[in-house]
Amino acid sequence: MSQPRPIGDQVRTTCAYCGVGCGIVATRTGARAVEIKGDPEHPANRGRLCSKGTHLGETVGLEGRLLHPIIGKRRASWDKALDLVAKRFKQAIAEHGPDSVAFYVSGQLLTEDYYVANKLMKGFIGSGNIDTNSRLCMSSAVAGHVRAFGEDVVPASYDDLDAADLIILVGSNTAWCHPIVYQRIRARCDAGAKLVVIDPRRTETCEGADLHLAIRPGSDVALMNGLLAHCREAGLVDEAYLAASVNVPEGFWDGVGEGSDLWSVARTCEVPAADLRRFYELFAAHPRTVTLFSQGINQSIRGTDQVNAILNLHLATGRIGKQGAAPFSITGQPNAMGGREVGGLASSLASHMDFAPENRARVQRFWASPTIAPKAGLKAVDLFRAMGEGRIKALWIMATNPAVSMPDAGAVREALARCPFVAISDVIAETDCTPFAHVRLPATGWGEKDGTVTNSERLVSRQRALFEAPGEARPDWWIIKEVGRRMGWPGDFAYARPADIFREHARLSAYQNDGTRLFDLGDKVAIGNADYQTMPPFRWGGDPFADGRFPTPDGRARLVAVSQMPLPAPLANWPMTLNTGRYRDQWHTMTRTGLSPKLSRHREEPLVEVHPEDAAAQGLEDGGLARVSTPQGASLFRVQFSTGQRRSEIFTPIHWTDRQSTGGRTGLLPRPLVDPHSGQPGFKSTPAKIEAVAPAWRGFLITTEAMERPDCLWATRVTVPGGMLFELEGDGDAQAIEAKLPRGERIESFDRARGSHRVAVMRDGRLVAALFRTERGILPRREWLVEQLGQAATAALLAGAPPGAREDRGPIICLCFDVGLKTIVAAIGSQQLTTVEAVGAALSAGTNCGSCRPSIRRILEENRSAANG
Ligand SMILES: Nc1nc2c(c(=O)[nH]1)N[C@H]1C(S)=C(S)[C@@H](COP(=O)(O)OP(=O)(O)OC[C@H]3O[C@@H](n4cnc5c(=O)[nH]c(N)nc54)[C@H](O)[C@@H]3O)O[C@H]1N2
Ligand SMILES: Nc1nc2c(c(=O)[nH]1)N[C@H]1C(S)=C(S)[C@@H](COP(=O)(O)OP(=O)(O)OC[C@H]3O[C@@H](n4cnc5c(=O)[nH]c(N)nc54)[C@H](O)[C@@H]3O)O[C@H]1N2
Ligand code: SF4
Ligand SMILES: [Mo]
Repeated sequence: MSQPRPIGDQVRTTCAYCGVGCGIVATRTGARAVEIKGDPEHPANRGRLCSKGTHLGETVGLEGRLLHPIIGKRRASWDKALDLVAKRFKQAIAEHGPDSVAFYVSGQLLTEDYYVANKLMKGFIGSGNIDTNSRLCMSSAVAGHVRAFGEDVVPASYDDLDAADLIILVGSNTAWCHPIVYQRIRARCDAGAKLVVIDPRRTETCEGADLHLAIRPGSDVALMNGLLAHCREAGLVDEAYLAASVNVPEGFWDGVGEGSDLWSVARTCEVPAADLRRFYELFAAHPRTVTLFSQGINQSIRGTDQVNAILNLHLATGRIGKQGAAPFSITGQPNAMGGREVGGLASSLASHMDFAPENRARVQRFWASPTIAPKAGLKAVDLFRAMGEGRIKALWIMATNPAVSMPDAGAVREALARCPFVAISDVIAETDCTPFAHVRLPATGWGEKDGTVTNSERLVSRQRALFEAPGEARPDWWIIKEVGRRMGWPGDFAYARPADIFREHARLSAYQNDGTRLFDLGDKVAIGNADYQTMPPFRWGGDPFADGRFPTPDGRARLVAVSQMPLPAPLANWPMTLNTGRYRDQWHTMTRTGLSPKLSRHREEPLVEVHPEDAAAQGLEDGGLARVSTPQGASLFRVQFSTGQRRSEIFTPIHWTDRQSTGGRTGLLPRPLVDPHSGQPGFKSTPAKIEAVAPAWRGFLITTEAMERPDCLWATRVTVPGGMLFELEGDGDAQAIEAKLPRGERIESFDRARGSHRVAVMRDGRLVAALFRTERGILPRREWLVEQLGQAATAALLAGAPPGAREDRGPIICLCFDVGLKTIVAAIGSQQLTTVEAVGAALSAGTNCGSCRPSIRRILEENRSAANG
């Protein structure tokens, strides 16, 4: 199993988070402590890390970990827990057939884990019902690739970015979600390449771009078809390439031409015609184009068509299979790609093979399995719907949190409650899924597990263990194979180590392949255990399509006719459109990034971003609370005015859960509507409304001790150095909250005129907790009070920061050097700073991981316009 390293040893591994797949050199410095550095030799990042990677060390503690199996609410042995999972799955299969059971897995499993899960479900249980959270993430890109290329192959690598003259980012907040790729893009732009961003919001990714098209959401096909029609008129279509390598369906060009004149496109996309023309000109002038896309394209009920609109453009202009020219679907999770390789989606069988009879026979032969899934299984949204209808009798969730991340998460919770048996493998003890679990299985997490991941550019890298598995935690592959053995197939699940699985996976990829599938790890089938341990990163597929050949039966790619769907008019009761997405320093449901005090500082609460004019019309206050409702559900958010929002569109983050807050529950809001080809939900566009909420009092609570989230209208938990901070708002009194404060000597102060009440709890003269509330007054600075936690303190502390205490630096912009907004603004003014580099030279801000450089660029921009206007 995993090989923990002695203290002081350096281990090369990969980051736990996004699909950029950065290499890390980790040095173990203690029992659960590690020093993190970027790996200068790793091709994905060449030594750089973003804020999340840099602060991985803050998330490796054992706080909140699930450390032993649990049946119901009681600790159980591994034997009992595994036997129970095997028994309940066998029972359901015996009584209701193989399609009555399902696995719901994740792009955060390692390839080896994923392979074993897929083999167990499709080859031995005999159902296609294994789907993954990648359904919510990448499945439109997968479906688009298969339609155009015949196989799910991403025809790009990061090196293409270094060679491109034009980089187009469509529906991608790269600066926040793929920061190291973004830094590479910026470096290329500094060398003269042009950058175009296509996103309804003005995100930090747009700072310094040559052009930002704030298109109407869902109008991407009109835009891409418009550009393609323009290319045809301007003679930019590569007829020779089409003749040699691409099938063009009859009537294709007529479809593209329809409604594609400049004015019509500008009207549909709601962008100025002059900007559109500029986009066309940039495209015409720069053949070496990389179009990078992610969730703004994929997470739509027309996601697959949107993907194909982009692929059409690249195929028709021959901008593919050449250095610096490619469509580039960038992946989200660290191993989204590995999951696609093993066939972890319900819609594929295994190893880039679908359910065609010859593939089923081939895979069954390879596995020597008693059965093989006859057809594709239920895709995530259909799976949970079937569960709600009572058709799924046993479910196993691994490394994902569907009670938060599925659309219409309220209905998903009801479905989970209805499922007769739910097993969950997770690293964390309490997630929003926990209440539905009959069995909980403790998995090893990042830094404890060993195996491989594949990043966005088909680069396979090793994740390596640093620490011994804590408590009784076990690797996911081990847990799955133990269940497989107990279900009656001991010889087929006899793996002793990840390398055994990797070799089998490589063999299947090469099995009777004969060049029909580009995914082929044939040269790894005989890798020894020691070589697997030291295996350097490698890319499969080489430079795909460089020879103009595609993995289709006739060797040719296909243009796919796609047309813009009619865009719905706003509904009377739901006049707003809700868009959802990510924050720079949080990862999904915050089970890990939420542990880091530094990462918590970028955004401490879940905000709803609203255009100021919409806000005025709705009576919203900047910094106040608002309820966002959709037909599916409602949740509270803190209002932030933002001119980067288009009118009638609002944006909320996906990260906050019941564990962290009473509000910010974005998952409750989206519709469970999906793309017809991929089954991917349209998370980015939900009819909604927003209304102001005005609680009677505001306050906050700091504590050194673990505490349940206080029960009031608004309570958000933030990890701070030495403890927790809760931001609070409520109606009525706060007696219930006060009653739950840690025990100790209490000192209190009242100010009846302002309706303020302050309580500090001391033990042995040291501050262990404090609660500050007010109806009409102001609240003191959190930062100084947080610094007093655990320190010797007196009643004077109830007054807040004393004069002479460190000045208020404002929200922290640079996490690495702890530089706040106010400090940066002051330095810009007093030292006449005009560039990101100058701010770096003056304050160090932005000179380490670089994740805050887009923020600094924006601050410079705002202060420049403030100075001028
Ligand atoms: N910090 C951080 N990084 C992450 C993650 C994280 O949780 N936190 N998660 C990772 C994962 S799994 C994923 S999938 C990626 C996601 O990475 P991204 O796709 O970059 O992130 P999102 O914020 O989901 O959405 C991207 C943008 O799509 C825009 N958009 C919405 N509707 C439309 C539209 O109709 N057309 C166009 N063109 N754009 C639109 C949104 O306004 C948003 O800015 O990030 C990965 N990286
Ligand atoms: N509204 C809206 N919803 C969305 C999105 C959106 O943009 N808008 N984006 C969607 C996308 S793209 C994605 S990828 C999903 C992500 O959503 P989820 O997959 O639900 O989010 P995570 O928080 O990453 O869940 C991972 C879980 O696995 C656990 N875990 C971590 N490491 C391991 C491990 O090694 N083994 C095991 N067994 N468990 C582990 C973590 O503790 C956590 O509970 O959200 C989707 N939902
Ligand atoms: S860009 Fe950041 S989060 Fe993504 S892999 Fe690299 S260091 Fe990790
Ligand atoms: Mo994702």
